[in-house]
Amino acid sequence: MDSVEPAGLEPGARAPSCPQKGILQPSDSSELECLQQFKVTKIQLQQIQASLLGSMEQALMREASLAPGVRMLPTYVGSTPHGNEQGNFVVLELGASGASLRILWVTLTGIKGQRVEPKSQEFVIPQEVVQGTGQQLFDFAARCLVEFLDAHSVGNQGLQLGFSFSFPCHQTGLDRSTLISWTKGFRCSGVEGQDVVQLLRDAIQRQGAYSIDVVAVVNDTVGTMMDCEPGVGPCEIGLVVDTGTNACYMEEARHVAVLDEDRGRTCVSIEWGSFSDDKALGPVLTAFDHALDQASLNPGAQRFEKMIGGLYLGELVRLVLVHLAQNRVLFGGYTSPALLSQGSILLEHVTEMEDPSTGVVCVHTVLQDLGLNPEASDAELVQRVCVAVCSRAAQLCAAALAAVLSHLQRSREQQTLQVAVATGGRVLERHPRFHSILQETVKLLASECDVSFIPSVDGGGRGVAMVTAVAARLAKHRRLLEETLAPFRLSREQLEAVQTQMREAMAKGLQREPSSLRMLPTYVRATPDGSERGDFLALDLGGTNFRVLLVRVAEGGVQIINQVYSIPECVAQGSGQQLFDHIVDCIVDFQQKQGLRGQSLPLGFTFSFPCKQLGLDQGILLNWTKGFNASGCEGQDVVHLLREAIRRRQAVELNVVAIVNDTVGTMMSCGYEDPRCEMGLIVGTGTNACYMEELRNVAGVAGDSGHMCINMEWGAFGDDGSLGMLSTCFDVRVDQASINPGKQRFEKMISGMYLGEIVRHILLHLTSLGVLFRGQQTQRLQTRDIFKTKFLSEIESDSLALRQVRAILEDLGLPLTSDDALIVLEVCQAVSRRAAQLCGAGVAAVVEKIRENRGLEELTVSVGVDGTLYKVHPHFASLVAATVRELAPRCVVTFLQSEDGSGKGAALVTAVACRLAQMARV
Ligand code: 0WK
Ligand code: BGC
Ligand code: BGC
Repeated sequence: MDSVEPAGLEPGARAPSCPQKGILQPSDSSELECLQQFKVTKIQLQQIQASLLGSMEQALMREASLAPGVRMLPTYVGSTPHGNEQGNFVVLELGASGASLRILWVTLTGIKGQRVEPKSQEFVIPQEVVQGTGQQLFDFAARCLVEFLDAHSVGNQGLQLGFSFSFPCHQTGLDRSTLISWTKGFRCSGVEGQDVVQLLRDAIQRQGAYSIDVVAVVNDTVGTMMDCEPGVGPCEIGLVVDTGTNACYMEEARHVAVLDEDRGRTCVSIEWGSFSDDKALGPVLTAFDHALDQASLNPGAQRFEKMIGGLYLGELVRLVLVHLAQNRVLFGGYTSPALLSQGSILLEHVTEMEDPSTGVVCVHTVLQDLGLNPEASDAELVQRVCVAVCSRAAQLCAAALAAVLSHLQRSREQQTLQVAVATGGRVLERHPRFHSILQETVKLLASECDVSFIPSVDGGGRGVAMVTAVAARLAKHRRLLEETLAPFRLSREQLEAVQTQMREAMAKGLQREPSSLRMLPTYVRATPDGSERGDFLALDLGGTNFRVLLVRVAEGGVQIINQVYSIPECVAQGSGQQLFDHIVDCIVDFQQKQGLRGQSLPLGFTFSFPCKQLGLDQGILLNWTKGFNASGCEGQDVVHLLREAIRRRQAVELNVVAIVNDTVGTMMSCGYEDPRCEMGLIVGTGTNACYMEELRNVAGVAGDSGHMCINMEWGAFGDDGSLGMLSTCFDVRVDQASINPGKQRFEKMISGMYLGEIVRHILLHLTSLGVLFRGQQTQRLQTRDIFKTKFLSEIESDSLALRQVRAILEDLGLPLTSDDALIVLEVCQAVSRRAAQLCGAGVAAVVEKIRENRGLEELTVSVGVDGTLYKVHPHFASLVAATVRELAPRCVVTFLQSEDGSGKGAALVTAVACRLAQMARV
């Protein structure tokens, strides 16, 4: 007997088919052409390897590929088992091994190496169900579940199920998966394009016997890979050859285009069954393959699988036997009805017939069962047909696996790749030679890779339970996150209630009745009319920066020169004298730099704190806000305090004409460009609003006609407890830790000084629940104000991928996983969204007041806006506008972002005052 060519073939030579002890060899002359077709050369295997590799990388980049290729489907499994997964899980396996489903009860101990044998039961799915309606299939599965759970009395509490669904699916989460197309003889209607988890949940619901939480759907290759004992692996590739074939592997997340992820790994289901690049496969596809495909349920699809999968090997053998019989090479040219009927030779038959010891006997048994009466030579030839078909299958499978190994080697830039492959499926488990041919051919095609094959213990059931455990943990985290963030998700009704309450508080405040809204008259009666002229000094205190400005109002418009100065915390919280002396120092420094020494220009003072104004240049500070707490100022006229400081500084001439709130300055500044601007809004360190109210509605100010700008001081809205229903425990913590507890409650839900702190407290809470940072509290996160509000704007910016989110958080020394980054993003979104909506409800209350004041059906009005949070946050402004549109549909509101800040507005108020004073003197 001639031995088959040694391993390491010459180009063009046929690949090894592993001579088998005890298998009779035909005489060379009679080796039949048709068997020759199943011989695949090393070159051909390498071509398939290369083409499949190309198809993998194209699909990863979501580049459309000409040749129907592999699908590369993300599975949302982000890590191989940690080994500490624990709990009891129900596993439902559908589709892995033909028309049967298996249910397991798996206990994970969470202790390395400690395994509890799963309880399992197999159910054969009737053919009419396999090709019936989707509802029939899922109802059948749900009934089997009930039968299993009844039989294994596992109770009915908190059952968590992992669904192993072995078909190509688009997954959008661990528990959301849409079937792309059936394979392997399944063809239930109404399922393709549907979320199979929902279909199963509905079917379980219809049974109504058990409340089972389907927390994860997993492809069988993933279950197989995850079933790898941590001690052995970790396995980073899962390979299944059962009725169908497929593999998955751990890919660098950054290589998976659909996942906006750049760190860590994620498991990808290759779905190589659909690989069918004619150039690579064409030469090895035989007429029998085409015949099988044509007669299959899905002609043209799964061509690669139809050369390897156990559902097809028997059929290929049968087609060859029929061909040989019809050509009088076998069975004396006799064909039995059974031999002629599709699917009459099964995988088991092929496996048995190839069995080295019992093979020949089995051949006779199988052929007799098919109504044939084989000669010994027939039996020997039939065995060789089986060998040819299965050897090719193993070699093709090896070429595909070698493609995955080459890809991993390349993407990990490793000269020598060491990897463990978890294997599962009856072809791999039961076929006598498939495994060894696979190993040998892989060694041949991927010689630089050191591959160890780890057979999965129970077909991946445990692996599915592992994924379910991870999914359960993530689902629990999701639930805890939703519970934590739910109070931040304000309903339309809640926002309408805020709007109504603000209207009531406005009305009371205007009538000087007890109200959390002070509605302070500002003595600004008109917005600029454009006739203002002159040079003015302006101060802008109360925002992020203290600025001194020189404002020239001329025919051609307004020119501004300004200088930013800092107010150290020790000055902001020192004595009033210190603070105002510091302010005058800055003014003097500015005058020197601008060559204004000795000039006494009219000065407008933007003082962004609640002041009871007795006149344009008299403002009694009611209380500090925003971290300011200089002593000896509250209850004082701050213009007087400024003038005192100027007096203390001798040789400085300053004519303080007006004190305005930054909201008023902002309204005036924008009103200079757009006369319809009748409201000012600040959302920065603090928040507040002002608007032009009908004088007749302002108690305590003489006159019934005309308007007066009212500084609402809405930061204090709710200080009377009226916002209690919206306040969360996190708001309470931020308020209690502030230097003015119980005060500025509305501001503490909206403005930049507090949003970062609210987020930090939520992150601490979620860490204590184990939802974040694996429950590890970090010193950094315990640090007050460590999570800046600007982080929210950065983290929520659309252009920032998760990676940058991670970078920001890592700078904070937070050990985070990719899921953590997503959760932090959601927390930021919830907190900033609530802030914007509350702000929008406030604006809606004001513009509706103006509309009703004027008895208008519809009001067109502009709002001048300033403040870092409003300007910098990527979504804040649009959320405010959307909320106003929703709550004040009869008002057309334009938001004008103030370019020059309120310093210009203060100068304009001063200019108007000077003009009016001028006219009064004339
Ligand atoms: C810029 C204005 C200033 C105001 C500030 C508020 O010129 O008057 O106080 O915006 O924004 P913040 O600087 O607090 O973010
Ligand atoms: C399916 C895969 C599955 C494989 C092995 C193929 O037909 O498309 O999802 O992993 O069979 O069961
Ligand atoms: C102050 C307001 C100011 C707002 C915006 C609040 O804390 O009380 O007067 O307009 O911050 O700066």
